[in-house]
Amino acid sequence: MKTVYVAMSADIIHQGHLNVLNEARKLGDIIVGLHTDDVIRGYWRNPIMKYEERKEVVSNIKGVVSVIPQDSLNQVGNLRKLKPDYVVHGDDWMEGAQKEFREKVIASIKEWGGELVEVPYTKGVSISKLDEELARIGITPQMRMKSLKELIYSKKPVRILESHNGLTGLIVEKTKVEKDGKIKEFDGMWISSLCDSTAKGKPDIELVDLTSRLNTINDILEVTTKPIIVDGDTGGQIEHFVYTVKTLERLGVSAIIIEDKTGLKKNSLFGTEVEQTQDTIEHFCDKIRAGREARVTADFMIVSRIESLIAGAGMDDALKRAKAYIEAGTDGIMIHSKEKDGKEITEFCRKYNEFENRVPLVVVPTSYNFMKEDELVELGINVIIYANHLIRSAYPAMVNTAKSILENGRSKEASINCMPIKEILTLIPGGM
Ligand code: SPV
Ligand code: MG
Repeated sequence: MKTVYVAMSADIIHQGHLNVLNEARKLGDIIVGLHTDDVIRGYWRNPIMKYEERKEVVSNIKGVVSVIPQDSLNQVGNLRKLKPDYVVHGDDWMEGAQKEFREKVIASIKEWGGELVEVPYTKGVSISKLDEELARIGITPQMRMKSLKELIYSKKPVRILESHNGLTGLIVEKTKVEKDGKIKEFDGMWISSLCDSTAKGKPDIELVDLTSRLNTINDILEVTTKPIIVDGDTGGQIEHFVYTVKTLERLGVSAIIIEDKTGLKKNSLFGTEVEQTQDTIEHFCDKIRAGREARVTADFMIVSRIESLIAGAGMDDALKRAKAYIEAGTDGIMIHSKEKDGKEITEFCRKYNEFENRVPLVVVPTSYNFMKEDELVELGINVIIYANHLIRSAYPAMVNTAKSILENGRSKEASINCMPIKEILTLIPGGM
């Protein structure tokens, strides 16, 4: 019997996979090179089913005699070992990012006279379409909540973008780009106190109360499935914080980040221009402990945000606080900085990485925005939050439109910057 090699991810099996495998079966015994979880994460996102689960499914498809790990998009390593008579693949890899892998396959199988068979792409089915369908069905609060922790412990970086209403939630949920052969998207939403307050025309001083913040969060929960991290400001009084934790956990929020400030909170990006008081280490640790005790499951994360670099208290204080907050049981540390050159963040990360009991590290690179994600990952950073960019880009666009209407006495001139009526009508499905 001849051997046939087929590489696939098979995260959600659809008729496209079966078409390829049916064609492969006609040629001989099928060996499936199943992409490892890391490969799937590398080109897109966390797999829905883990390797062993996918292996179980694929092993039971007619014609498949064995399933082996395919630990790269480049099949050549496995092909050289197996020297199959045939390699079968969908014909959708002739162009685009996968083209180079196709060429490598062709060159390598020549060495032993193997043949590449390409099966016409099955129209109307794609993994990203199925993915959208799954998002449409929705997600339970429990599953959404724990998805952040799973991401943090399996993927770097976890990429989070600010969202302050249902529409911006959808932007974070759905925006995708294809770059260097990978599908890039955001992993979840940040409910920024600054943006939530600004969208309501209010200052970022813990004035927008929990009920109002919960309304925003609920609007986003209703139309999205990705994990949500809530900016909890100072967390308020310990006696209040425990209720906030319980409420957010029950709703399916994945994490709250609280900052070690006390008194009237002002936005950190003011730095020392405004008066801000850091909490004592002891009191803030009590808050962390109370939050941990209040939650029902360890899937809900309580992340501690250190303001020492913002408040001018220095690197040693930041590191001392990180140690103390970890001892108190925090699930993650967020280090904040408003320095543009990124030097103090780099120094903090290097020293933080020497901790033996290090927990996931979160940053908000608003000021040091020249630093690329790869560089931040290199520094050991786990979660990157783009904390305010949707509202900051929307506001000037809206003001320009308002000015244009006033200046021209009509809306014609403004309309080049507006999306067509037809598009806004159909932007949200279900309106017809
Ligand atoms: C927010 O987005 O509200 C934050 C981050 O707390 S920052 O504005 O940088 O302080
Ligand atoms: Mg904030």
